[in-house]
Amino acid sequence: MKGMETLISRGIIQSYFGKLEKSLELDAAVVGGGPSGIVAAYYLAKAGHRVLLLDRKLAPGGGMWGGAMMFNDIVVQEEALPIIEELQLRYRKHEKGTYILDSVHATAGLIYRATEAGATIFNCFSVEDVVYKQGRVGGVVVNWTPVLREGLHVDPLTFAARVVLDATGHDCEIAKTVARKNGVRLLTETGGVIGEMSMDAAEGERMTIENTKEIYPGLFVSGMAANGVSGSFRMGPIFGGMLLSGRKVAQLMHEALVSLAKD
Ligand code: 48F
Repeated sequence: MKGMETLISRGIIQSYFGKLEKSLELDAAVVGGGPSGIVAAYYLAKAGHRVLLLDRKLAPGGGMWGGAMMFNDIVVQEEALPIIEELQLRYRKHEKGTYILDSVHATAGLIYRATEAGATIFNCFSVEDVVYKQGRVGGVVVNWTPVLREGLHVDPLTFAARVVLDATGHDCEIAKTVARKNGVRLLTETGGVIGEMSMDAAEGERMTIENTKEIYPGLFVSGMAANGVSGSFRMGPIFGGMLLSGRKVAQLMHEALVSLAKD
């Protein structure tokens, strides 16, 4: 067909720029597409919010694809089973109230369910800063991952968001940036990002959920970022805490959005 190349390019450009424009003003921006971020995006979208998830990698999914040491299975405990069932992921029983999931199936399933629920995902996007106004986080500052990797001097764009989630995993990048650049105190024991401790799987799982919270007006943390910010343990390839943290933070962000809508 004559002009097929132009037709393909026009379709992609028009569709993609439409998605970009729709994302300029969001209810929620989720930074990081690991398990906690994707689950949060799923529940926020299900609650009817305009939610965008950004991940710097080509394939969102974070640390879940690879299971443990690339043995591509993960363990999830009983408490997270309702989430797994709601998202219709396949699992089988293991020992003492734990379950095993194929990590590729589970990661792909989470991404599929989140986008089905209405979340938009932009891959290859790095969040390098936040929009910060009147003592509140109000959006994300973004650039192409290759721009940052190449160290090119190219200015970023922004997506305004009424609430922002740091789901960046072990590095807690957004929380660190907010504290460092604005000289503010976060809701942690020291007022700063304390940093992750070594492994205690059971305690790490428990603390992940407890540490999932709003740590600065407009900025929430989930998953390993929650433990890193609050100085708790890592836990390895058990993922129930990540899923439960994602669901909890979506509920907290939903409540914040409802209360902002009343102001
Ligand atoms: O680390 P990650 O999987 O986040 P999580 O939800 O889950 C942790 C577990 O995978 C595992 C564990 C098990 O219990 O301990 O480690 O806390 O995924 C974080 C995602 O964030 C992206 C990164 O590419 C990864 O996919 N990311 C990190 N920083 C940025 C970012 C950034 N500045 N901009 C965009 N994406």
